[in-house]
Amino acid sequence: KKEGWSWASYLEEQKAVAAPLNLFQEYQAVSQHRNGFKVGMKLEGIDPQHPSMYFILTVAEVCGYRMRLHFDGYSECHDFWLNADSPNIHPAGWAEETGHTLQPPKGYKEEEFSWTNYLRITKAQAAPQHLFVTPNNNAVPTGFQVGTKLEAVDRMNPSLICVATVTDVVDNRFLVHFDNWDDTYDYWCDPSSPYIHPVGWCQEHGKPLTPPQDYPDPDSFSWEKYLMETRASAVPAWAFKVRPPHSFLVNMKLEAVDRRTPSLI
Ligand code: MLZ
Repeated sequence: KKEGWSWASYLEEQKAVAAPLNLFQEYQAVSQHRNGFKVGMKLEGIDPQHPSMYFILTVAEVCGYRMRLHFDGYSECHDFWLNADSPNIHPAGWAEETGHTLQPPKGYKEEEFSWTNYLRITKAQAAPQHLFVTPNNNAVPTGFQVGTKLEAVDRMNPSLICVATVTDVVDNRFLVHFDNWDDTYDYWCDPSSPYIHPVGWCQEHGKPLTPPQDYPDPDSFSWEKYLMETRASAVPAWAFKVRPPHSFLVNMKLEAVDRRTPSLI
């Protein structure tokens, strides 16, 4: 008969060993470590489905180093999980300080939202500043300025390299946006990302470049012409931090995990 579940008896029964503590990062091993966020605290953060937008969020659940965040005024079905040290979240007031547009809770007009009033009305606490990771200002990327253009892999359609623009810069990261597409394709990255290349990279490597959506005469896209039309400049090539080259060659065979069926190699 079952005596109640315990790790000790379970490991014995399964003839298994527990993963040793030294394989984990400290924050993974110690529950609650450095996660001072409490249910009900409010903050500002990036919408994972729309990485260009910042919303008012409330901590809905805390589990070890992770937490579930809720969009104020929206359905719970949009809630999402992230780690306490995520760079995607900021303290109340951050958007205003840094000149970012903050989407107010559903039902509020942008101009009628103020944190002071909102915290009073909701009787809630703003998550204190010290709970957020302090960005390393030595790593601020140079060369990736808002409005500059580059070639970037569309991570939802990874066979495509497309015309893209830097549309936001925060701390050591910048936002890659695909020209004339909606922001659901956007992603945040840093200068060493393998998904981004300087203007001219596709041509140099004999790969097709996907022009902006609905670009007239897409087959004759030229960067020179496009940069003139958009009065934009290219991210300078020196700004890209190339990772040490890999030694894979086209047609080499290997074994790989099928990430949609992760039990299969
Ligand atoms: N078949 C897809 C391609 C989208 C490519 C976007 N690249 C930024 C579509 O048309 O939706």
